[in-house]
Amino acid sequence: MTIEKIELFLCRLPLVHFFETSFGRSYDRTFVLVRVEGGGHEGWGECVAEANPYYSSETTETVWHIISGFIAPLVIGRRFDHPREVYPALRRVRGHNMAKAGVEMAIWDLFARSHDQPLSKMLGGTRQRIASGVSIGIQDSLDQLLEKVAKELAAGYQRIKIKIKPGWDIEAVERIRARFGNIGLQVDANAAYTLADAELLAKLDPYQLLLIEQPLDYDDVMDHVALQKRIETPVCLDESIHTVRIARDAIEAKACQIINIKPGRVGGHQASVELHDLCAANGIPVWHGGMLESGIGRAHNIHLASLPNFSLPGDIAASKRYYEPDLIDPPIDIDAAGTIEVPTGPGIGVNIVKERIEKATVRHLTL
Ligand code: OSB
Ligand code: MG
Repeated sequence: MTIEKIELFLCRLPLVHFFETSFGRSYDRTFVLVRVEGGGHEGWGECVAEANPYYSSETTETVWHIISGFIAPLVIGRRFDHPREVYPALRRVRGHNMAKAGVEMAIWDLFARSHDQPLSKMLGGTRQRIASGVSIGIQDSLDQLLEKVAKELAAGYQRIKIKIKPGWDIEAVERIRARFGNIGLQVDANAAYTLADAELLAKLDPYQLLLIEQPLDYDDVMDHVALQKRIETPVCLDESIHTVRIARDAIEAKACQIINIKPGRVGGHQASVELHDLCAANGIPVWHGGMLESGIGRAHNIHLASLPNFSLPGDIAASKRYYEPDLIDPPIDIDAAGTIEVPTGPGIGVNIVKERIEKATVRHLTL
């Protein structure tokens, strides 16, 4: 298949609820959608870079620059026999995984649609439904946090993740355990601590958390090795895992026992499948992270999370927690058991509402 055209849409949507991490609070989300055309079909992808460079050094503006200036020329007019060839074809461009992933994932959708197959099948997925968890941001008070947890448990979510930072950590976990007992519970620090906090983080040991996500710096491996020796809670890496090679090193060094996969962070579906397989071969469970995606990125995530080693509930939740309305119709929803159905239609298998994309678009470019 030859890729004939790439379109970029810079979109902004208000969030249903603000989302606060250790880097700050957001009330809306700015993101880039990618549409590709080839062989009479289209494919859609979503870049997870944010307006600011706080979770990752990429931003919506770097994604725009890198795709239009460097990725599009490597892709447009070029023939690919399989979407697994796209990521290696972008090798000249160093880093910029979120920009690469937006284009690569759109091309996976295009191929799956043109073969009239669900994306999960092309990726090697084995599940019809995926286990769903929620990520709950930092709130104005611990009482508000407890109310949020109660609401999400009542909705059926299989596990709760809370964001932590110095001053919003041990007591939050203690209060949740005291009120809700033995629920599936994990915490995400988004790199808010240093190795000097090891003693503090060891205070989480008695609470039987499923994991602590990215306690230390975004580019660190070896301090996590040292930390894991001093705490019982399994360390899970998110920000540190930029490539399959870094994952190999982190596993070898015992920096983590679990890995969070976000296709945007590692360069798309092909790299994610390789990372998934590497973890499976080393007995490292994985789960699917989230970046507050619209229904387009969310649908991609659901297909990827249908692979067998995604054995812990992910941060892929119902559309209505994020955007109302979502860019797809019907929106993504969970059932009473806290699972989400993997769409069975061609490609990402969701109906994209183009009028809603148009309304959310602040800039558009055709390449
Ligand atoms: O670290 O997992 C993270 C959102 C934005 C940036 C980073 C992270 C997150 C989340 C939200 O935790 C997950 C979601 O609900 O999409
Ligand atoms: Mg995280």
